Amino acid sequence: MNEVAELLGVRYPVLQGAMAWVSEHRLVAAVSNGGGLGIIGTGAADGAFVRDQVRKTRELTDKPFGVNIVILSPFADDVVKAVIEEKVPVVTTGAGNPGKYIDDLKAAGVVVIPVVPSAALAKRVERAGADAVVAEGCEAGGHIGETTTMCLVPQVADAVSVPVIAAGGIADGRGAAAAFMLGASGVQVATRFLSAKECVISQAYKDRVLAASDTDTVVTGRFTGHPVRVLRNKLTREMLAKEKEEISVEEFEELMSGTLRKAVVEGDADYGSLMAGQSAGLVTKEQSAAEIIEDIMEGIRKCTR
Ligand code: TUI
Repeated sequence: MNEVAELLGVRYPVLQGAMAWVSEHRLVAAVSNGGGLGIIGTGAADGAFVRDQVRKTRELTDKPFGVNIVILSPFADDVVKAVIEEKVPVVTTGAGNPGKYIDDLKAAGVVVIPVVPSAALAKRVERAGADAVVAEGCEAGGHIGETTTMCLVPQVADAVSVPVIAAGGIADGRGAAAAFMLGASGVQVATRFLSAKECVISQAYKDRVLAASDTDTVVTGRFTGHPVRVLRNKLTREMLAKEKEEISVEEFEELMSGTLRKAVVEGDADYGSLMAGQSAGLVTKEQSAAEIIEDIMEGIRKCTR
């Protein structure tokens, strides 16, 4: 038995990375039913959204699943409260230090797994009581740190004694096996699940992911302190041009506001924010979440036998 699978109470040490607007109850339940850990993405949503999603997930699966808390979100306190009251088994956190929430989550019996972009933060959250950490390299989609998965994972593994789950750039069994070699005992995969049959994003967004090659992502908003990796499109061309014109952080964030919803819900692949990691080039076909998980596990077995 693998230590991460044991900690989570799942068959395989494969977590589906939370994606705001994208990883809602249907994808989450499909991943958990497939033997991995589905994780509800909350972005800037409130506690009521979380309660509704948790209940809908439970209608579709009796397996463990998680909720992600974006620490930067103005609703983070409200989401923590909802998670505790709904007795969600696992929480991951991102975009900030979750230190102030760990005691309350642990007291409620929640398994707490912060996503960290550095060994320093990994140490801090371990001291605060985290059960494991996700070491996420900058190959990942969405909000990212500075260090690559290849360099971050072994340094985090050296820095902490809790289990390390690798994320960023992992879309198949080869990436997962490599992560295990670097000291991880689990993997978190997100971009690959954008192509899942149970992933309800717009067809236009899905098509852009399926068509993407290795060099098709860019990072926007570095100057804001919250860099975000997305697929290149008309929006990123215009936003990168504005960054050169030295637009203010407030103006930049105002222009980006609502663009993820535009991509996911409205299907605007030109002016929507198509969050995806550098592994998008490895995502070439639509499969069920269970098939994706089995394919990753079979790939690990091939690489390690
Ligand atoms: O959280 C993510 N990915 C995300 S969150 C998100 S919603 C959002 N959109 C725009 C701006 C900000 C948030 C979209 N994608 N991944 C995990 C992750 N966490 N990556 C990097 C970090 C991180 C960064 C700094 C975690 C902690 C941190 O701490 C700084 C500190 O306070 O020590």
